[in-house]
Amino acid sequence: MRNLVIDADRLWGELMETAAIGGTPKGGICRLTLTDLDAQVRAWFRARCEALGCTVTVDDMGAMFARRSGQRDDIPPIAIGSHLDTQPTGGKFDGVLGVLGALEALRTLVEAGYETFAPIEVINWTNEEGSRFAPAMVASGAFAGAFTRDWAWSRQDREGVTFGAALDAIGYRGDERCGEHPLSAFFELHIEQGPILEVEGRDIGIVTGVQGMRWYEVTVTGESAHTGATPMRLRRNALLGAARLVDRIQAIAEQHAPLGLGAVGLMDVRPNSRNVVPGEVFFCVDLRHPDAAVLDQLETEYTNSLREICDPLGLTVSSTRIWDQPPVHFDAECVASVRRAAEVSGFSAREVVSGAGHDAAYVSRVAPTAMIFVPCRGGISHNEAEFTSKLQCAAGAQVLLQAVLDYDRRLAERYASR
Ligand code: HGY
Ligand code: MN
Ligand code: MN
Repeated sequence: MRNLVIDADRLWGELMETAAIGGTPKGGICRLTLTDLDAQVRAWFRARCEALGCTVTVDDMGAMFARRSGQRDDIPPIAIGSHLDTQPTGGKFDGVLGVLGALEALRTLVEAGYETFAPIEVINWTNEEGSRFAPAMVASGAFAGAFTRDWAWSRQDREGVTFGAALDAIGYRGDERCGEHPLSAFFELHIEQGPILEVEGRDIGIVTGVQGMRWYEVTVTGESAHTGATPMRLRRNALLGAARLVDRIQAIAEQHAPLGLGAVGLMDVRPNSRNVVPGEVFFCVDLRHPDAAVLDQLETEYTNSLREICDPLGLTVSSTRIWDQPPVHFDAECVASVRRAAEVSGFSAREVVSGAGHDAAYVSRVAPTAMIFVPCRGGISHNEAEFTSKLQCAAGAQVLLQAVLDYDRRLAERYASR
C-alpha cells in the first residue's frame, strides 16, 4: 500500500485555526452547538470538504456528511468523524480532532489519488456535548433511532430555545431525514479524556466499547425565607437538601469504586439571592459504570437517597431520568482494523473502554463501529487546559486512515466473494 502519511503540520494548523472560532482567553473553546460560532466552524468545515471535491449533505438534525466517491458508489460509505461543538470551557481537541483528523485522512487519500472501494464520508454530528441541549449525542442518537426526531427537536436550552428553532436559526435543518443514511462502518478518532494512555506510555487506545451513563433532572423544593429573620428550626432550605444529595451521590459512587462514577455538574439555586434561604434548587445528576447491573444499583441507591435526605428537612424532591445510554461493545471487525492499523503504523497500543460518551456509541447501533483514542495531557478534558501534542494528533489520524483502508480492503473482499 502506497506510503499514505498524514501531514502533521497541516492537521495541527487546522486544529489551531478552528480553535480561534470561539477561542477563550484561557486557551480553550466555547462553541456551543447551533450557535453562530458553531455556524462559523460548520462553514469552515464545508468549504474545506468541498475544496477536496466532496459533496456535503445535511440531515434534519444538522449532521453534516462530506462524501468522496469510491469505486462502488452503490454501497454505503465508510464514515469517519466526530463533533465540532464544545463545552462552555472546552478544550481544543475534544471532538474537533475527530472531525479534522478525518478531514486530513481524506485529504491524504485525495492527494495520493488513492481510490477506495467504498465511498468515504466525513461526519460532523450535532450537539454531541449535551451542554446546551440535554442529553448528549442527540443527533447521533436520533440517527440511531434512540430518540424520535420530534423529541430531539423539542429539547430546550436554559433560555427556552428549542433544538429545532436553533437548527433553523443557523440554517442547518437539512433536507435529509435523519437516520436514512446507511453506513458500511463508522470510525471515530477522539482524545481519551482520561489518564490511562499517558500513564502507560501508549500512543493509541483501541477502544472496544463505551461505559453506560444516565442523567437525571432533579428539583428540590423548600420555602424561600429571610436569612436574617427566619429561625434555623423553621427553615426549609432547598440548597441544604441539594448539598446533602450531592455529597451522597459522591459516597454512592465511591462505594462502587473504582469504576463507579457520579457527579452533579449543573445546578440552579433559586432565587439565588444573598439574603434569601433558597426555596428551590434544580440540578442534573450524571451516573456511569461499564456494567449495566451495577449502574442499576447506583440508580437504586441514588433514588432511595432522595426522600431519605429531603423528608427530614421538610423538602419535597422530584427526579426524572432524562438519559439512559447503556454500555456499548464495538464491532469486532472494526476493532481488529484499528488494532492492525496501530501495528502497521508502528504505534504502541492497548485496548480501552471509553469513560466518556461519544457519537460512536449510538452509531454502533446501526453500523459496525469502533474508536481510536490518543492520549491527552494529565487526562484532562472538558477543561480549557486540555492538550494533545501535534505528533499525538497525527498518530491518531494516521491510525484512523489505516483503519479505514484496512476495513475498505476487507469490505472489497467480502463483496467480491458474494
Ligand atoms: O457526556 C459525555 O461523556 C460526552 O462528553 N458527551
Ligand atoms: Mn467528545
Ligand atoms: Mn466532550
